[in-house]
Amino acid sequence: MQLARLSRPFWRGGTFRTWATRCWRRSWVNEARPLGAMSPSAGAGTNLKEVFREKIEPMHKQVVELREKYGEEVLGTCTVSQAYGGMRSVKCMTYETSLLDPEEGIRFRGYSIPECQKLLPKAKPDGAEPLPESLFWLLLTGDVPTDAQVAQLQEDMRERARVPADVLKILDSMPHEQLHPMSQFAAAINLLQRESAMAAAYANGANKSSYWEHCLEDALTLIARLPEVAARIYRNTFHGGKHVPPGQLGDAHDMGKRLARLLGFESPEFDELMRLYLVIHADHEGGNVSAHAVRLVGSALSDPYMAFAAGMNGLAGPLHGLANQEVLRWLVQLRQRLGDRPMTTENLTELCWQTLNEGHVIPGFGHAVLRKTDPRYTAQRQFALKHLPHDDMFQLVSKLYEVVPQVLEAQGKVKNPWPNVDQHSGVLLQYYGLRESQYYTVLFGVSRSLGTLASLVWDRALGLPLERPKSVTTEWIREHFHKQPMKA
Ligand code: AMX
Repeated sequence: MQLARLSRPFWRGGTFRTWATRCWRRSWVNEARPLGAMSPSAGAGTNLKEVFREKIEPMHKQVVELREKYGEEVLGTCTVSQAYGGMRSVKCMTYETSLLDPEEGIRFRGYSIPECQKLLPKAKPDGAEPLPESLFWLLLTGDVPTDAQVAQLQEDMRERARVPADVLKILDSMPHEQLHPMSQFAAAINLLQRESAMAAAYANGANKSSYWEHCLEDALTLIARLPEVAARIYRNTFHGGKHVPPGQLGDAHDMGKRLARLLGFESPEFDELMRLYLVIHADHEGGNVSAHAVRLVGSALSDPYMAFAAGMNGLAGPLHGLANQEVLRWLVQLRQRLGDRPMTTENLTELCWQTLNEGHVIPGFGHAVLRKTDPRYTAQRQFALKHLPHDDMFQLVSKLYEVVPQVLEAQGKVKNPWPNVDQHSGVLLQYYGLRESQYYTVLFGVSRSLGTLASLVWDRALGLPLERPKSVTTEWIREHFHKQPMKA
């Protein structure tokens, strides 16, 4: 009885058992295209949808048990300062795909970035960075995939990858010089939305228990199409609309290489950089602006395209994903201001103070949660040490690693003076010739689809409800606390 009452928000109108039975029954007769356009011999073991389906029941069960046992326990509190202060550190949501530790940094399903680099499948024959598709598999299922599982997912993604011609035509006709690449990107995602399986299923009266299937369908199609969309925006905006025809991609089987080639880059090192880039930017638990926007908008049952477009508008803010663009602009300005003077600690310290005194933040440093150097920064630094140790810009970034934390600590208000992911990404991209910094956040966005959409599929699989926290006015706070005795 107690179990049934607690489980109501997850599968209204019944116990878990009746909900699950309905769910399995529907899934046997569902009309959604099976993942992987399976070859006759391929079993459920390499089919992402079937592997994921098996994860749902145990996870549901766990959530029900936890809610039954701890449902009335307090997870976090919110002070007046936190309510005014961007809700920093308020524990008030769950998010399954990744968890951020302030000291250690991100873990994807429990695996640190170095562990992912070691364990996840790589490109054959000699790739050193994890394949982005393997990270999506890990984020969705919690399992490190086998080579065969990744190969089948790649095959499925390739079949979904072509962007409809009329969408490309609209992208080609946009005012590229006036419209920021992130505006073009968000618009493109909304244009693709007309093919949403989730929106169509909802309109046709689909049962709530099947939402995750349509959501997964949309997630896979959208992720598969983003490389072509992103490359189209890049070539239109910065290369006079000369495109690499997707039909000529040859053996570009994985998302990283495909993206690299569509952007117009040929070097195998750049393929590896794209793989690393897509993996490390994918997910950063649930409270950051882009992930939370996707979760929030998706909770209204807006389809994954609508939800992801909302997240991309959030990523486009300079305090979030746009920081990677701002970092490169700032580094270029720093070099100009330095002129003929040597790159000494004293000279760089002076220029950092100049930035602060002009009323600007130093982009690429600080974080709302992290309190140490971002492991995503460290992963990129290691890539630079391996491939471009003598690059001028890398030397500057390395030197700033010594200088900026001291300046920010001396300023005295920053909670974390250490570099974040955005401090390093532009330096790597410009080294290989991708110098148009206004474009960088689009690459961040392609990567973030892997984490935020995997999480969105879980939201629908768990039947999470509409998000609707309570807000109060300043007047309410004044009145409410006025009536309460103050703490001694
Ligand atoms: N340079 C100068 N001042 C900074 C700073 C920086 N890099 N980072 C924080 N501060 C300031 C804040 O603006 C705030 O000042 P205020 O009291 O006058 O408003 C004060 O220090 C305290 O801020 P905080 O509690 O340490 O950080 P936060 O949680 O409010 O903000 C963040 C976090 C990332 C927005 C902030 O560190 C920042 O603006 N960094 C630069 C932009 C950046 O790199 N963003 C990318 C973050 C990673 C990502 O999302 N991709």
